Amino acid sequence: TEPRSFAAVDLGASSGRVVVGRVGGAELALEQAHRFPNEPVRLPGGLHWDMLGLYREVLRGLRLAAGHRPVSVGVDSWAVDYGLLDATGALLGLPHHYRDTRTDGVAARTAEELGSERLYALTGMQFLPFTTVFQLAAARDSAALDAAATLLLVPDLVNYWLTGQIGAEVTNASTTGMLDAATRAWLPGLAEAVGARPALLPPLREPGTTVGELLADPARSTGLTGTPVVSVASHDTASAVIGVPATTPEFGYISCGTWSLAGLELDAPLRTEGARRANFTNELGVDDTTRFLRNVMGLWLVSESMRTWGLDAAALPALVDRAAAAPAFAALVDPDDPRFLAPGDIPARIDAYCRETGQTPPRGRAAVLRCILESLALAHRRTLRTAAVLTGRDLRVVHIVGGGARNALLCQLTADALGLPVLAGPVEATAIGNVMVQARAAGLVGDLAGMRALIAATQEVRRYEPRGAEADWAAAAARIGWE
Ligand code: LFR
Repeated sequence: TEPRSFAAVDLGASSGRVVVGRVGGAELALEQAHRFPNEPVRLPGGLHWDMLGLYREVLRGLRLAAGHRPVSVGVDSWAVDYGLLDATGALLGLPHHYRDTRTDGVAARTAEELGSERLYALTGMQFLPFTTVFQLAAARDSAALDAAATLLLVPDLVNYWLTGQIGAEVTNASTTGMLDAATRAWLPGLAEAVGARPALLPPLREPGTTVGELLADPARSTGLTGTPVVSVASHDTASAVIGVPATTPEFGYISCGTWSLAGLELDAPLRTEGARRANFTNELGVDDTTRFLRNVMGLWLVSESMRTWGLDAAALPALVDRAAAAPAFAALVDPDDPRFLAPGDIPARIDAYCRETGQTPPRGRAAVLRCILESLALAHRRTLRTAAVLTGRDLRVVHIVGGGARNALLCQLTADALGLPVLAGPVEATAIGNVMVQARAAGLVGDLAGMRALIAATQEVRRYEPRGAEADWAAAAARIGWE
């Protein structure tokens, strides 16, 4: 088949990109058309996304991609956050950032009121304080919520601005805490329970369906008149999991960027008491798959430390080299400790954590980074081993996709901690997953296994063998009370 091009818009918490994927026959090639920083803005009303700035960069990126004559456009982003529209389609206020603290306390209280067991039985979602349903609880009785006609998650909002069409893509909708994990349908009663009108929830759409054609304005500014927007797996993690180049069913994955989303792909949700207690989520994937995973705090700890130190990302590789030479297991933290969630001085919080737990705090940047990467590797071990036990699965290999696949020390430490080979790459798994669903809608690729075989055959993947230090890692896990 003659290769054709597709434009993937992928908005991440720290940067966004527009990527052109060429797909056809044995070919899958990616080219970045545009990349831009995503810098949240703090206002008196809290921490917000610069939604208009992001949209402007999306348009700019699509204009740069237009020369490739893409067959279609697909949009994905981080999950849970939303904008509210009034009945005329006007945006009511700026979407909050999920790291805003307005859900502090509200989330736990709401979960308790609604019943954690009951919530888990319905939605299969891990408890995260920023889940949409808890954000709505925090916004209860606000003017915006009272005036709202529609709630749109971030990619759905971008799709609305591009096409004028309203809808909720189902993989991302599964992160709202208001979707039934088994039937893939809204649970209007849960919206109502936090004071939000169920009518706010738009009709659901599955990945692979057409959203609509570009409206006159975005069509003119991008040069993409007549180009359709296709609904992809709009939760970035769902697209990343499609982009995992697995060649065996016995794989675990870590979509490693701002977060480490570590888990397994299942045929159906698993909502056992053990899964609930271990705080595993059942987010939806394409083709009726379930992403059984847990959010590990991820490279946020690194990027926020770099910001505190006044270093930009270009300084990271040299610092990682120094961290690789720093003493092993000197200090360890639980990366999921809630104190690390909000923006701020992460090194100072690590220092405090170590003092509170009777450890000598790491001194110097290389030692702090070593502490973060070892702690993340340990969290990867705990999460994937727990997932294997809860599902009764055997893991033979772990795939790391996303920006973290570039961090050789983290990949090696993860292989060591798990005692399993790690296959690292592709870095742009999310954009690839986005492109794949569009290519399938155009009839160019087959099922999930076929997509993954194409990715494995065309994308660069690095292999890290475990160095056999199980006793050290078991001792480290015991030190922070995990085994
Ligand atoms: C990763 C991600 C996670 C989600 C978090 C917040 O980018 O989408 O899956 O839990 O961001 O939306």
